Amino acid sequence: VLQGDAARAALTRSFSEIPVPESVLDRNEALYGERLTPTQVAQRILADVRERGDDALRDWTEKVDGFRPDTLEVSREEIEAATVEPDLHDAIRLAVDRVRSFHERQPAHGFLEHGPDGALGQLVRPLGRVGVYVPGGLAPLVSSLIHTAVPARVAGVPEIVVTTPPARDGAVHPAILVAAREVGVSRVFRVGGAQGIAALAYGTASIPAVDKIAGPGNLFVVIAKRLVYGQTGIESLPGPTETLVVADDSADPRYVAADLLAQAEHLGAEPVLVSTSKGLLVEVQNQVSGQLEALPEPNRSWARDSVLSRMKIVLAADLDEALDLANLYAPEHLCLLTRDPWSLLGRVRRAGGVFLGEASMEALGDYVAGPSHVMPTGGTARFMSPVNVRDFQNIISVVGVNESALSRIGPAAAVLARAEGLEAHARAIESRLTPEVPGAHPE
Ligand code: HSO
Ligand code: ZN
Repeated sequence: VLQGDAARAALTRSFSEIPVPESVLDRNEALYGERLTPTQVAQRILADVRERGDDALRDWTEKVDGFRPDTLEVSREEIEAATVEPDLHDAIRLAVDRVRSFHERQPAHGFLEHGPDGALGQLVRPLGRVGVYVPGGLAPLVSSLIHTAVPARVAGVPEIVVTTPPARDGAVHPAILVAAREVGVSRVFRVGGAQGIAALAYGTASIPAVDKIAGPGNLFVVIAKRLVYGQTGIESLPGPTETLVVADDSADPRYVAADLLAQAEHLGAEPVLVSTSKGLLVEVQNQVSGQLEALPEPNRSWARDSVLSRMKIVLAADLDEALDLANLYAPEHLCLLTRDPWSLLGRVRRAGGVFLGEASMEALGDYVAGPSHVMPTGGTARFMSPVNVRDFQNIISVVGVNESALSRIGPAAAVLARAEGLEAHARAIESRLTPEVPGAHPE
């Protein structure tokens, strides 16, 4: 149990390279005959896709996913024909509806003000084409598709393309196809990993280049996104997930443990508990052990790894200190399980999302609460926000001042231009202010 300065130190983020597990190096050795780092692998893949396009995508998909896709695109018919159990289909619809209506409430309009000086404003325009990466692998994250593509739709993006790794038989999970249909995704491609990011960034004969890539992914995906940034927009570089629970003596230890374990079952997750009650800390630890043992495999192993390797337990002097520590850590998820969580909201400064009270568990937010579950990880909540409508729009500044404004503000601009040594700038401004334009031919 950490306290005081030790707690502050444990919750202070320090810059760290993305850790590369030995298992990844082992796998790379088996695949490539050398212990290549993921960055080296991603660089090879990006260069190859840039050079050879679709053929490179087929080769890398075969190598990484064990399936050679003839056609990279999932056909319209296949998407239309996909079915899932009725209760899952209803749940997908409910999630889409709630995520949509939440984001429709986000003010996302520009302004254009006409006044005595003319007009100034900001036009807001949707991006033209957005790529959503949907992780396949261990779990087909159908909710991640919904939680990125829906805000893009609400922003007005006309074309959304999805890339996702195929299963060994080449299939894309039907729940992903059903969700794509419900959301209004334009096209789906069976290609994942760094090669999927390369395709979205550079474009190939089959896959169109996009203006921005959104959605979470594994280590290779995140590294590839970092490498293509600038060629295309990157919404974020999401790392392993993390949740910080603030609980006082009124919290039910069963729920606190359940919420910590829900996060812990994500690979690499970091669960953090900050409590003002020593008794609660002890009870939660007991609950975590008991509930962990009751989980089925492989979830138990995933959760156990997070609990044993990364879980942090902190005893805070009072709720003020608890909130200070939470703001210092800037968690992706901040869960408030206290007597009066609403009284703490005003003190929340840095977090991806805040979840208030027993009925608002983070796992609900992962699916149907409304806000996008793609939230800033790794302390990036200091400067980043959850996926939202603004991520899928750009702003165009509008300058339409008139002559009377120019005569007032123009001379200052010319002075600044000369201070920068930019004489042609100054003259462009003065050409409208004085009858003399050096070197101008008479009209
Ligand atoms: N909690 C994860 C998102 C997720 N959970 C997707 C379930 N499916 C990262 O915030
Ligand atoms: Zn989750």
